[in-house]
Formats: sequence, structure tokens, C-alpha cells
Amino acid sequence: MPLRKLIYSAKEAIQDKPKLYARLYDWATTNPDYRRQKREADKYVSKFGGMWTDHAEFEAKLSQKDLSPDMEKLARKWSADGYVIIPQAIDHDLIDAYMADVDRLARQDDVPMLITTAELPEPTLYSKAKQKALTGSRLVDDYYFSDASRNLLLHPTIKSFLELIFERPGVLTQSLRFDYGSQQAIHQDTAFVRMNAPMKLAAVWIALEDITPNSGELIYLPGSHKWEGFLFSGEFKHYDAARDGEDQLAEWHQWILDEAERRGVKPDKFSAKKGDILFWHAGLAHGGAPVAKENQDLTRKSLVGHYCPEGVRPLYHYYKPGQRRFYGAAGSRYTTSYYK
Ligand SMILES: O=C(O)CCC(=O)C(=O)O
Repeated sequence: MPLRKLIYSAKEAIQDKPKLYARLYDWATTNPDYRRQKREADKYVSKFGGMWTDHAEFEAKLSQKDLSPDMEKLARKWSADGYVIIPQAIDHDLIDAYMADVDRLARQDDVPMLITTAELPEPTLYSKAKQKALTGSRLVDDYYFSDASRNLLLHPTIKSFLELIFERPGVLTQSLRFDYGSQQAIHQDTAFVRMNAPMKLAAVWIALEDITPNSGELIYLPGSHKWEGFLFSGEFKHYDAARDGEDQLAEWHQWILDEAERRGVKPDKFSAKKGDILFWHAGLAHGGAPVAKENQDLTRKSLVGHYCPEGVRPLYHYYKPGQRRFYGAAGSRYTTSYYK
């Protein structure tokens, strides 16, 4: 039996026993970094650990680092609010080169770039027209084909911030290119962007154009990276449709909204200019603002990258063993769940 089938059969056999599942899952996906964090579980808000910026001794750790005043400010903001914005981090020329490269690649028959959306059971071949027609659709992992995409997603400013928070180089594990607002409900990435150390995850949102008001801006709940309390099937940070069911997903979305109300936190909007970037923490609740009918034609061009530190792996390396491969570029590594 192929390895992938075997993994799925084993998963199916135990998915109605969450405690056993959690134990076997921990064993199958273990890594030393995560084990260390779990040993210090009482030092983090989350029992799943976190980055050094989430540690109870953050201030002491910060004082031991020889950071520039700018980096220190970013670390403090990240620790407190779970996001940071760096205006004009990316040259417009690099963005223009990227947009042109994706258009060029889309015209090549031998470049099977894919888009995904919640409405489609499987990813489908990318075209601009499909991206427009399918609400919330995103071109995935174009960095696999495009040097210009890697120039953005592995930009020196992005790499140095990731190294600050991870204390190790970041590994690019997924990208999403949107031309229109995602309109995705507010969520925490720990549910869907699954790593074998759930809290060792960060994302960047790169504005590819000046973002028009009401085009479905990125929205986020400051400080929500510290909100804990909901676990799928009572055990997990990540969501699994077969194991947890749709009802739990709806409950979790509602839990985030209820927490926001209880704590009096209102969503902020990223009113970005082309070249601005926003990093968010694994636990930061965020989503795409709804777009009114009369604004559906407004573009909202953005590129999202998701990263883990070296030493951590995305979960798809386990459930799609054929994708368990890292590639190198500009002193950084990347991996993809979609292409070979
Ligand atoms: O860009 C957006 O609207 C949301 C993107 C997002 O939620 C994600 O990449 O996790």
C-alpha cells in the first residue's frame, strides 16, 4: 500500500478517539524544538509553546539580545500585539517584475500554476479569468516557478524579521496571491496552516498595489495571538475536517468573535500602500473584510507568505510524503505542497 494511503487509513481508524490520535500525532510529527517548548509549557500562554517573544521572560530575553533600536521596537510590538507593519519594505520595481513574471508564466503551457478556493474540492489550473470568477480564489505557491516571486517572499527585510522572531532562518512553506479580496472569515492560521510546532509560524502580507478602501482589506484583531481556550476535538490547535466536523469549525469562528466582544477588541484594517508589508503571528486572528456588491470589481492585489523556522516542518510533509522536500534559493529554503 502506498505510504500516503497507509497514513490516511491509520488516521481514519483513530480519528474518533482524539486522545489516542493526539498521542500518536505527537509521536509521528515530533521535533526536538517542539519538545523543548512543551517542557516549558507553563512559560507560554499556549500549551503548544510559541516563539521567544511569547515566553514569560520576554523582557529578560530581549535584554540579552544585541538588537538595533528599530529591531527592538519591532520585537516589542510583535510580542504585545502579534503583528508588525513595515511601510515601504519592498521596492516597487520588484513588485512590477513579479506581476509581469506571473503573467508570462500563465501563458506557458508547461507551467501548471494552480488556484484554490473553498468552493473547489481540488486546486485547478490558474487563469486570470478564473481568479476573477471564483470568490476568494488564490494562486498558490507561485514561488515554485517564479524567481521574481521568491525575490519578494524571501526579500532581505522579510528574512531578517523572520530570523528575529524565530532565532533561526525562516522556511517558506506556502504562498497565496490574491487579485481580489479573500473575504475569508476571521481565523487563526494555527487551524489551517499546520506545522509540527503549531505556534512556530508567521505570515507576511505584501501589498502589490495601493489598496483601495472597501476592496476587502486585510483585517485583524490586535493581541488575539494570546487568546487561548478553543481546541478542536478538545485536543488540537489545527482543524481536520474529517476528524472535527464542520460544526466545530463554525463554533471556533464564533468563539473568536465572542472573545473579541468580551475583551472589547475591534478589528483594525491594513490600509496599505504598494510595497508595505504586515507580518502576523501564528495566533493572530485575521481575515478579509467583506466586499459590497457594488465593489466586487475592485482589485486588492496582495501576496501572502507563510513560514516556519528551520527545524520545523509543515504538516503536509507527513500527510503528503511525496512533498517532503526543501529547495534552496538565495540562502533560504522553501517547500511546497502542490508541485513536484
Ligand atoms: O488576505 C486576506 O484577505 C486574508 C489572507 C489570509 O487569511 C491568510 O493567508 O491566512
